[in-house]
Amino acid sequence: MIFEKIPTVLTSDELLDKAFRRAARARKGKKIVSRKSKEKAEESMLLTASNILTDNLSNSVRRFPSFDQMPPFYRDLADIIVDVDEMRMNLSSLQWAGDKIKDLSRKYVGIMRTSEDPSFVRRQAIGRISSIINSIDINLRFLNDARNKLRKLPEIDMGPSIVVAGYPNVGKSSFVSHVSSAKPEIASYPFTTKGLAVGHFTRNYIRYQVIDTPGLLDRPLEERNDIELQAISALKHVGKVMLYIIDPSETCGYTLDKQMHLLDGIKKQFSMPTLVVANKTDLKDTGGYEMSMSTLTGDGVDAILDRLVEMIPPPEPEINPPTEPEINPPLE
Ligand SMILES: Nc1nc2c(ncn2[C@@H]2O[C@H](COP(=O)(O)OP(=O)(O)OP(=O)(O)O)[C@@H](O)[C@H]2O)c(=O)[nH]1
Ligand SMILES: [Mg+2]
Repeated sequence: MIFEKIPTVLTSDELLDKAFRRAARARKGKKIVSRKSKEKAEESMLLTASNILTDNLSNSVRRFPSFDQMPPFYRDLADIIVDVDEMRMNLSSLQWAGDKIKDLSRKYVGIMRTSEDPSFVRRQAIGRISSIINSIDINLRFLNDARNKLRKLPEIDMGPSIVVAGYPNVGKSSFVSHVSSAKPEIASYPFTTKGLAVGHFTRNYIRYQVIDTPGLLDRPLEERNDIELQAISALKHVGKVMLYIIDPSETCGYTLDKQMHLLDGIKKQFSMPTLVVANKTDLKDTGGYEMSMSTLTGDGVDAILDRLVEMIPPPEPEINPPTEPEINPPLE
């Protein structure tokens, strides 16, 4: 998962503590026998501290994923839980601090060479570097908080996917378990307590993902707040087709009218091909629907999978197809 690799971002105190401990160790090893060796010891102390800090900062900047390049599904979700522009600003503060520290330590090493008291110069340099690090404490904390939140985002693969929708109790989970080769995994999802249930099946050697969305696509969209709508909308980037399950027996507890109304809302919001299927044919004979099934007996389920697979648009061609290497050039 793209967010898993972001390392912890240390606070300013933790960063300084780490840098100074290493710097003290760097100095310990040096024998002080002359003015020159004293200068060398101070120099190595300063440079060690500054390198630890700049390495840490640039590592944090580098390991945060680039929001322009990540799959739009993750970008939309990330944007809900952390403000992406704010995150960029905080990252550039770290970049700024790292550059500044690099400049300062170079400058002070120069001053040290001509100074009477290299240890005084080193302390001065460390003082300035510390105040730079302290000034970005707020940015470091913001980023660590963002990192902790981002790591909780669900793991969804970007292959061909079917999103399942419908009122509670119509049989969405039953469908996903029935068609999945393994027990569906539960991926946590922001702003839902239940998470997404993700199952997989294989057709013609292609692996398809089926996503059950409890709590998301199971009640009218007009009852949703903006954040929930954004979380729902992120699913557009994953799903290639939608399966909308209807329970004409109404044993789910919702009238057919209500179920059709939700379907209309979802169709407006998701402009993806949608297959409307009646479930629980074992309870009620269901004419008048595109297709029907019983996830209890398994009747009709295979035909529905075949239809869904047909509805998935073929993958878009790669933008930069690899150029074929020239083999066996013609002999002269
Ligand atoms: N008779 C019959 N019952 C079914 C069928 N499919 C599902 N059920 C029953 O309907 C109930 C709800 O099924 P679920 O698969 O949990 O429904 P869901 O849409 O996932 O419900 P939520 O997770 O609450 O949104 C369960 O008691 C199922 O056993 C069916 O084809 N026939
Ligand atoms: Mg369910």
